[in-house]
Amino acid sequence: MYKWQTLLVMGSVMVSGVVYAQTSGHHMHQHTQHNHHVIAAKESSRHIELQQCWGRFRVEGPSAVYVEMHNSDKQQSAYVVGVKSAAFAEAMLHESYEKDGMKGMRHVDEVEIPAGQTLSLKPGAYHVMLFKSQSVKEGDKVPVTFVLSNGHEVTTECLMKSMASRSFND
Ligand SMILES: [Cu+2]
Repeated sequence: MYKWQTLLVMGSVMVSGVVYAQTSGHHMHQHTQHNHHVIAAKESSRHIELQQCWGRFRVEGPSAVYVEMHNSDKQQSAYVVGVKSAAFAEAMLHESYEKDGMKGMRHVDEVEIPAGQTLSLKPGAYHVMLFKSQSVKEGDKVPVTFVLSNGHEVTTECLMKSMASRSFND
C-alpha cells in the first residue's frame, strides 16, 4: 500500500514536471518523451482553493494538519492522491475512524472533493499526517502541497499550533 502511494506521488511529480516544461516553452519535445514513465492520470478538477490550514504540532512524533478544500469546478470532482511538505521528511493522507468503540486512523489512497463542494480536513475525519520535521517549531507556518490525480499540485501555508488547539481560529 505504502509503496503504491509513493509510486503515485512520484508519477505525479513527473507529470507536473512535464507540465512545467511545456508551459515554460523550453525543450518541450525532450521533456514529453518521458511521458511513458508516468502512471495513467485520472481526470481531476484543478480549481482547488485551500483555506485556513492549521496543524497540531508535536516536536517528537507525527503532527496533524487540517484545511478547508474548496473545489470551484461545477462539473468535475477533484481527487487528492498525495501530500508532501518541504518542512517534513514524510507526509500521508489519513482518516480517523471508529470501530467497535475503538478509535484509530489509517492511510487513504484518495480523497474526493465533489464538484462545487468544500471538504474539511478536521480532527476526527480526513487529515494530513506529517513525520520527521526539519527544525519546525510551534507558531511556524509550513508549506503543505496536495497532489491531484491529474498531476496538478496545490500548495498552502499551514500554521502549526499546539496539540491543545481545536480549530484554525482558537
Ligand atoms: Cu493520522
